[in-house]
Amino acid sequence: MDNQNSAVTHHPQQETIVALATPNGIGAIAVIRLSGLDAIAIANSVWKGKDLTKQASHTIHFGHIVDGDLVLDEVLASLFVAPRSYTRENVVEISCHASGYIIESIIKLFIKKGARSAKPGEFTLRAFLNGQLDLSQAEAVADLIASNSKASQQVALQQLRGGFSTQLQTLREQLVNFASLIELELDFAEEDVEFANRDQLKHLIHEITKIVGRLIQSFELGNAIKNGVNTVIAGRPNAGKSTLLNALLNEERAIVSHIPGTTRDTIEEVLNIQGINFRLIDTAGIREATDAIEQIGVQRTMEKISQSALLIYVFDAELITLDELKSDLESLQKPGVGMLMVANKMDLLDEDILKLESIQAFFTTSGLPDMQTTFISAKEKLHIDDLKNKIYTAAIKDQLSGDETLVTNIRHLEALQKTEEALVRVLGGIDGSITSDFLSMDIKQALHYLGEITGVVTTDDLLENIFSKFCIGK
Ligand SMILES: Nc1nc2c(ncn2[C@@H]2O[C@H](COP(=O)(O)OP(=O)(O)OP(=O)(O)O)[C@@H](O)[C@H]2O)c(=O)[nH]1
Ligand SMILES: [Mg+2]
Repeated sequence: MDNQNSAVTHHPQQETIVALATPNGIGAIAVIRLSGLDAIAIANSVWKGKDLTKQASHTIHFGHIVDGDLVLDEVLASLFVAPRSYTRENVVEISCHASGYIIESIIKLFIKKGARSAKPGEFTLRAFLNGQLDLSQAEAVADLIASNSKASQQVALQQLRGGFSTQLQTLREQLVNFASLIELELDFAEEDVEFANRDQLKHLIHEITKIVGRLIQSFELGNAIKNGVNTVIAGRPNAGKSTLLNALLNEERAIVSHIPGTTRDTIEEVLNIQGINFRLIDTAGIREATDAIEQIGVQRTMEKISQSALLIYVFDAELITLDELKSDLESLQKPGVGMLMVANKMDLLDEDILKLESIQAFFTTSGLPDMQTTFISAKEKLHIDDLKNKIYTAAIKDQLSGDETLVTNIRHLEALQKTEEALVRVLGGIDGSITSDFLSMDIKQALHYLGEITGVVTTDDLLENIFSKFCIGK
C-alpha cells in the first residue's frame, strides 16, 4: 500500500472533501456533500442567497449555485456546524436537481474553490477518526447500506447503536486494570509481591472468555443473517426438487419434467422467510450419471451440499425403498450441514397408509437425531408453509432473541478468536504460576485484539482495508 496517498496518514481533517451522496443517475434530487474546515466557506463562495457563514447549525437555506455570472441550479443548502455533524466537521449538503450535468458542474466548482474529491468511505472514516463512531459502528454503517432483509437491517442497526462496542469496552477496561497491576508487580520484581489477586484475575478471565465465546458462536447466525443461508435442495432424479423450488418461490423458476435428469446445472434463488434470506439451490438429481454433463452436475451437487448450512433432502414417497433411503442418508450427511427430510408426492400416497407408516417408522428407528420427516406435495402445494417454518427453525433455532449481540463481520470474528487464544494462555499461565512478565504479555495481546474490533488499536492498513470497501459519498 502506498501510505503517501492513504487518507489516514495524509492529515485528512485539514482538507475539505466533496462527493455525491446519492446514487448516480437522473432523479428528482441529488445530494452533494462537503465536509471539512472550509466546507461552509467553499459553499458560500459560489452561493447567491443569505451569507452561509453567518447561519446557525442545523438550518436549511434556499439559494443559487453560481459560477461567476452563470446560474447552475436552484438548490437547498443544509448546514451542520462542527462538531454537530456526521463527521464532526463543518458539513454542507447541497440538494440540487439530479441531472448528471448539474451534479458534475457543482462538484467541479467546489473543487475549483479548494475542495477535493472524497475517497470511498472517507466521510465515515472522518467520523471514526473524530470519535463520532467506533470502528465496529463505522462498519455497521456499510452493513446497514448493504442490508437487504429485515433481519440484516436490524442486526446492522444494533451494531451501529453500539451494542457490540459497549460490551467489549467494559471487558477491556476491567482487563486494563489487571494489566496495570501486573505491570506494577514487574517494578517490584525483587520483592516478590502480587498486587493482582490471581483468583480475581482468573474469575475475570473466565467471565471474558465466556462472553467472547458467545460472540464467536453468534457468528454462524450473524453471518447467516447478513449473507443469507445457503440451502441446498437435493435428492434422486424426479423426486420433485425443482417442483419444490418453484412451490417455495411461488414462481415457475425451474424446468420441471417427468424425465429424470431434467436439472443439470444448479439454480439459485433467494427466498425470504420471516425476514431471513435463504439462498435456495436446486441441484441435479443424484444417481449414477448417464453422461459426462450429468456427472459434472452430480459432482456439483455434492460440492454445494458441503458448502451449505442446510440440506433439504427430497424423496419420492411413493417410489423410494427403505434401502435407498438408507444409502442416501449415508452419502448425503455432512458434518456441520443441517438436514431436513422431505417426503414428496404425498398426494399419490393418500390411500397408502402402510407406506406412510413404514417411512415414519424408518426415521424413528434410524437413530438419527431430529430426523423428522415433512410430508408434502410440491405439485399440489400441500404443507409448503409448514416446510417453510421448518426451514426457518432449522437455520435460526431459538437464537434470534432480538437484543442479542450478533457478530456478522469476519474481521471481528478473527479478532475474537485471537482474543480467545490469548485468554487461554493467560489462564494456563496463572495455573502454571508463570512469571508476571509473561502473564502481562498475554494479557496485553488479549487487550490488543479486543481493541482491534472497536478501533482502540488500529493500523493504517486496517483502516484502508475497511474504508476502501465503502461507496464514495458515505
Ligand atoms: N403427483 C405428484 N407429482 C409430482 C410432485 N412433485 C413433482 N412431481 C412430478 O414429478 C416429476 C419430476 O419433477 P421435477 O420437479 O422435475 O423433479 P426433480 O427432482 O427436479 O428432477 P431432476 O431435475 O430430473 O433431478 C414431474 O413430472 C413433476 O410434475 C408431487 O408432489 N406430486
Ligand atoms: Mg430438477
